[in-house]
Amino acid sequence: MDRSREIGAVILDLDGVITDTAEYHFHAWQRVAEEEGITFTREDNEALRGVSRRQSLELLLGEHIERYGEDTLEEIMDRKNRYYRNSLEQITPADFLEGAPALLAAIRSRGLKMAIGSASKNTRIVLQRLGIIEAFDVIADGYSVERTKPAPDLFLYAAEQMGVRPGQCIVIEDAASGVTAALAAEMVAVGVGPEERVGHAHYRYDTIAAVDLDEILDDLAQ
Ligand code: B16
Ligand code: MG
Repeated sequence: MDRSREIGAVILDLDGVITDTAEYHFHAWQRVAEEEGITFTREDNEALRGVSRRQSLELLLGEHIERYGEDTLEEIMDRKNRYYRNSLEQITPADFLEGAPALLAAIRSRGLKMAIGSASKNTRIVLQRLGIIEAFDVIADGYSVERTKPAPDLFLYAAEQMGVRPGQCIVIEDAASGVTAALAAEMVAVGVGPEERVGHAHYRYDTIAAVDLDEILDDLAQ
């Protein structure tokens, strides 16, 4: 990575970075799996982080996908989304992941632009429930581009909308697919989570609360 770059913006993933909706996605998929008679564990769920609803369904069903027609696949996705949407009603402004509000404040206080880059089509609802929809310059979500993570498109779209070059962006991600997308976009990738999941990022922290923006900016300025 070329370290001498001027950072102009930070793009944050939503699920697993700002709030723990990753857990709600898991419970919704688990319920669907149970109804379909398919085993689906917390470990299986790791592969679904950051990937689209359709790809998640394909991963969940695996070889069982052959027993379903297109209409049924659509119905299963709708059902999962209904379960997920129901759980979103519990979200309040108290449901930030620890350290997320401080991180957003740190980004702002350094005069950087700020975007959301989430694969979710429910991004706006979640941001509304958290009471921070106004905080972002750009919201790139599941409706913004065709090709989802690990393709770089969503992050490139966010950069373009903010008027900054990809090389000026830092991406903060909890998903393996999201880190891969950030690297493909030639952005600075910050992974949040275990080495085996996000170890391919330029910087890695165990939790959001541990993300040290100053450390990253200082390191990049050298
Ligand atoms: P939806 P992110 C992703 O959001 C989730 O991590 C992933 O589990 C989910 O399948 C995807 O959004 C699509 O979500 O069904 O709400 O459109 O991590 O990119 O913020
Ligand atoms: Mg995520």
